[in-house]
Amino acid sequence: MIAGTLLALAGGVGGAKLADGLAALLGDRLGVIVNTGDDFEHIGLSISPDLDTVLYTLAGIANPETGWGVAGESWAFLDQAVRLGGPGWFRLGDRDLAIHVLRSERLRRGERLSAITADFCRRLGVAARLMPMSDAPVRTVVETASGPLPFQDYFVRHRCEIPVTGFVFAGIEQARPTPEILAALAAEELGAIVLGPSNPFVSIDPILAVPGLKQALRRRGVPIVAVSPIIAGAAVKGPAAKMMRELRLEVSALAVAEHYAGFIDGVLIDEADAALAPRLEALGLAVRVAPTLMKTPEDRRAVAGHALTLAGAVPAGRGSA
Ligand code: FO1
Repeated sequence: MIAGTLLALAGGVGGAKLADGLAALLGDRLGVIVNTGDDFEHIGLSISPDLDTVLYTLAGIANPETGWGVAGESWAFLDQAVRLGGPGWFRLGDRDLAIHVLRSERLRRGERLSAITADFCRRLGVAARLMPMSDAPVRTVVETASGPLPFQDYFVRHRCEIPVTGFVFAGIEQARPTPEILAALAAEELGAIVLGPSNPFVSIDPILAVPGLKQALRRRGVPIVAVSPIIAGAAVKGPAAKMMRELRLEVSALAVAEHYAGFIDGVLIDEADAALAPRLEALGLAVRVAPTLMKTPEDRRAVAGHALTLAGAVPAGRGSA
């Protein structure tokens, strides 16, 4: 376990579940830096899917079937929009619509995404601090053999079917770590940094690509541990395993750890991958083996506890720059 505060890095559903477990253990001692590379403009609205997934999950109102969107959703707006000739491929539910309309209006008036997000957290009773990775727009572009695709076109419209060759984070040069992130990093009580079981290429990498952020996280000198999104050669959710195959990487927790080499001090892997532990240790990493599937709220807390225990077990000095 760690004393003090903790910073987690998260994308969508997997990262949100771990953040929820961490929030149950740490409450307002948790800060979550969330990927905004999936953000896009759709029918005049500014959509931030990963921020909303983490927010709804921590607020206890996420749709349990999809992991994204709001529980108990209805679709009258979408049905009517489609009747009027609007696009139906990206499903905006009636309840979910409220956050997009209000965020878009506040952004138009010049408010920062960080401030809007903090306000939504407060209003939905979320004690943890959710922080977009940057207030400047960053848009993940998926490179494919058939040309570049905006992330949501790749993910939702094409259901991740088109093989990927690489990723570009458009706008990243103008992005900066936000004042909120810099303050969380500067906090004396910060005890560890945890990379959630999110997609390394399109959820965690955009965060680490914000100029100066990866160096600032590393230089902070606290243990950095990752929870593997790959269990027994498959991703729990989403296209991570498929992307790894297409990028000609081995689909394993080992390849995930190698992807983060030089940045992380430890890795939490699933029991199903226990045989990989010696090879991970040979990379100089602290390793913890535990059940990592998060089906229930108890699972989320248990996995969060294992991540904290792992961070606490990183030998002194490993977490220093
Ligand atoms: N994902 C889908 O697969 N289909 C959708 O229609 C869809 C709508 C949607 C609306 C709001 C929102 O916040 C998320 C939504 N997502 C949808 C999820 C989202 O595209 C992905 O979860 C992330 O971008 C990947 O982490």
